[in-house]
Amino acid sequence: MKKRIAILGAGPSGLAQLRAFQSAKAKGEDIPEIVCFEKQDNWGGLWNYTWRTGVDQYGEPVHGSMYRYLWSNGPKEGLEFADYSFEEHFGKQIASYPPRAVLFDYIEGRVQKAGVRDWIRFETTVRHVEKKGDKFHVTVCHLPEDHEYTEEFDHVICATGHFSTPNVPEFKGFDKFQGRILHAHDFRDAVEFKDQDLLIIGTSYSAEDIGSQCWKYGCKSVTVSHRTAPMGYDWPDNWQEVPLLTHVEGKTAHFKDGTKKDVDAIILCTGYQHHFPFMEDALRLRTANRLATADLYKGVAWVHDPALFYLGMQDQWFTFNMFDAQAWWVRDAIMGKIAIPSKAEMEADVADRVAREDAGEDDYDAIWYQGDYVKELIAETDYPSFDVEGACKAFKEWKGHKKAGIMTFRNNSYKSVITGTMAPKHHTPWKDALDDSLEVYLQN
Ligand code: FAD
Ligand code: NA7
Repeated sequence: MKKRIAILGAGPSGLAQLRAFQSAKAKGEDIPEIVCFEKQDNWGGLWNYTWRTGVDQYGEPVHGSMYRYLWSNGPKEGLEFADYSFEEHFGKQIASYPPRAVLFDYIEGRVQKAGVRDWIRFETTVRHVEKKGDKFHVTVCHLPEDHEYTEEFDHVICATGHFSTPNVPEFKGFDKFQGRILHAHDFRDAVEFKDQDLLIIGTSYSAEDIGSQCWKYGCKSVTVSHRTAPMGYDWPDNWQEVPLLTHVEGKTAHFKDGTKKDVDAIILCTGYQHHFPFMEDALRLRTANRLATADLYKGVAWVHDPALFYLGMQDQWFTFNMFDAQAWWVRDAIMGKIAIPSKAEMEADVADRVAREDAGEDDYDAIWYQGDYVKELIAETDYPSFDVEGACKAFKEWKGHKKAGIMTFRNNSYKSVITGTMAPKHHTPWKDALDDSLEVYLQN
């Protein structure tokens, strides 16, 4: 009997896993039976844009957290697939900060070429996973028919993402605020906030990028409230950074330093939760959003039962190429090419990763830490080796470009670490590029 493998989710991580198995099959290896369950009607995960917020047509929580006009927040040279370059996909080198639709096209191109779509059961949500004896019992629901069924698997690979269930704090006076309050997860179109005074809570990627989008599309002002520290970029004149919100009264937001500001809308850019309600208690990952996740040997194997794997659960500097490194490693662990050590050794590995992350002092240490992790994994499989140091250097340059100009950093170009070619300069500065369709972006 062939082993049966369940992959939960067909976002970039789940697709990396499908591609990893397909590449072994293409080399003539005897691979297990693969079934991927995806609750949306298409692949691509967060990159599969939806206008919907709240619940979908079947009453399921909407997965999408991406918005219209989203452009890559880091250079594409940091995430390029080692086995499928941007030049291979687009037939030419393209500029370094592609909009969402362009990256979706790229992600899709690789798996279309691999021919793995038939392995995915779309519109099928995972409802429950439990272990009975040697087998995982996976209960899913085919949403269009509202038909629930259970199948048995030898391994489960959970790739359902962790930037989808919002972390939503409450502040005093929210119940009487005379404007809109939303979480970044439900933000879709910056044009909605044209001519408005906006308050943003949080100081990480969502705060920076949603604020920048709203600025680009004509909001009146942006006030960013921080819990720990301001972002400190050289913001445009109609931006200010203030301490944490204490409460709101009517339309007036009050901050810890005694200052106040009248605002029309409040956007909570307060991050996301790792949320796996379908996992039975003993299998459920509980971790903070960090580089060294809790309870995952090599960042992927569940230390309490290494027949279960989680992909892409780290906070992310590296993304697509890290998911690949993980997927190839997991494939080889399942196919018996990589040995899983004792539980004590796995726990020591986790503790060591946590300690090494904690010893880092700044973002640059964090980038190199995750780069080293990617290198470590790819050294153990046949994933095409690539210049990870070069990708780290691109990230370092990117950070410098952000410091030099937070509204201009996306006008820079970097060199591909896969093909060695330099990206062309984009034809329009980011702040003026209001039409970011694939057709317009590719007019280099
Ligand atoms: P996801 O993309 O979240 O995919 C998970 C998949 O699992 C989805 O298809 C979902 O429908 C499915 N799923 C979930 N629950 C179930 C269930 N119960 N049953 C069946 N299927 C299920 N990364 C970058 O590299 N560059 C960027 O510019 C960038 N921008 C981002 C902007 C935003 C707003 C966010 C939120 C993230 C951004 N990211 C970016 C990071 C992003 O996490 C990764 O690029 C990538 O999408 C992660 O892939 P994933 O497959 O792990 O998770
Ligand atoms: P992040 O990176 O997890 O950041 C969350 C931010 O929210 C961070 O600045 C936190 O402040 C802040 N936060 C969290 N809880 C609170 C409360 N209660 N009060 C005030 N501020 C709070 O999430 P993002 O959405 O920005 O980014 C997620 C991904 O989306 C990222 O990988 C990108 O690729 C896109 P702290 O610094 O902890 O004080």
